[in-house]
Amino acid sequence: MCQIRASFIWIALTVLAVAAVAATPAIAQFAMPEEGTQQEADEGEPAAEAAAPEGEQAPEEGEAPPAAEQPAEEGDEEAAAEEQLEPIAPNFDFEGAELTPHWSATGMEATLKISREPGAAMAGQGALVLSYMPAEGNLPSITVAPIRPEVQPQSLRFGLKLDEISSIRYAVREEDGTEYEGYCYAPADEWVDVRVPLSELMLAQGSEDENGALDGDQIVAISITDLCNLPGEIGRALGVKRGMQQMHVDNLQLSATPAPARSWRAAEGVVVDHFNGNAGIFLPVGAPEVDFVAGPPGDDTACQLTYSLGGHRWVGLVRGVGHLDLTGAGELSLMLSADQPARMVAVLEEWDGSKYETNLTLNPEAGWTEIRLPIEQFILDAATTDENRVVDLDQVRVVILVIDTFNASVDAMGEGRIKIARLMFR
Ligand SMILES: [Ca+2]
Ligand SMILES: [Ca+2]
Ligand SMILES: [Ca+2]
Repeated sequence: MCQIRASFIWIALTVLAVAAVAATPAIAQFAMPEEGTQQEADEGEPAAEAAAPEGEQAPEEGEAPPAAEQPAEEGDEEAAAEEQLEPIAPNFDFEGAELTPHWSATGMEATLKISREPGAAMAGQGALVLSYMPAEGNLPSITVAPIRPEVQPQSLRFGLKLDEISSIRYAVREEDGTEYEGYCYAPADEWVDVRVPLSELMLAQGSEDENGALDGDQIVAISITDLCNLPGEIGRALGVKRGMQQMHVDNLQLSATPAPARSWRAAEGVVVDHFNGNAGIFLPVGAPEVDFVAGPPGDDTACQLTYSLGGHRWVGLVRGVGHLDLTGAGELSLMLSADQPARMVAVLEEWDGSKYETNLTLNPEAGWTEIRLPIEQFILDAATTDENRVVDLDQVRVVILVIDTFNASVDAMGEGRIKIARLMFR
């Protein structure tokens, strides 16, 4: 039973990126999901619904569907409209009175405007506000296109504030339709200043690139998506929202200034994340409270995840590694500290959805502990298939670390805590 429940999450995470792509009509024509083993493996699974095209949504009680909810086949029209617009420089502070037609939105009852209400902005007076009604499988997103960087951009930056804890996907699109993406965490009702080197965005699932690298000067579109209310298990894992929501965005830009690197090649291996930013560049699973706290000796910071009894069973994070060259690594390693005894599942997921996992037990008495997980210790999740039944490090797209909270202890307040630092491949 435990094994089956776990599998739903793993499968669903794979289709997540595909669902997000399908929700953006202008992108859908370029980034169709691949007809591969994953599609077949998903057949009959509830999670497979996440990949259903947006066009299948039934209109709500007699309401005229908002302009933002166009079926996928109108993507051509949107692309044509996009072509007629003069590209604008990707540097938006939202201090002007009105949005240009370069902006579009998806989502149920989605409206997009500039707000100048007191406190609405991260900087200056104005910010972009997307209002939407969360609805299953109907992803709220904003897109700006076409854009044309004036200088060779090095980083993507934006301020983000949502009403609730959120799982966010951001993406940029090259001229030929190739999409690169990243994930981040947004706390409730608090601005996060996201700064990501373009080199740390990874190829979106279902996308192909002739040169295998994101060309900053070819970026024609930027999008930000709230991954709320996805169908099935993945929806519960990434967050279900109710009632009208707002996503505030400010200071969105492709910048010629580099952003601090979170990943790099060190002497001892490839660093994935030191969790040293003010924004978590990962997807939270199971709506944990995320804090950045003091790290183990030798590390300034760590990421602390707090889970509560009675919440979602699997709590943790999904960290993209698809941008890294992991060739030659023999182990996944991380620094871990747990306040309560718990079982953690570590998963390596390949581009085709193959998932390899291993379990470890967290002992609170051990304090900060270096965990080293040999790659050969990861075994294929029986619910997924892989053409060669071997972890191919050059195909690993994400690392998933989750606690089984149904079998974890909690404190007197009904909460449990883990800290993660220095996630690496060695
Ligand atoms: Ca502003
Ligand atoms: Ca490229
Ligand atoms: Ca493989």
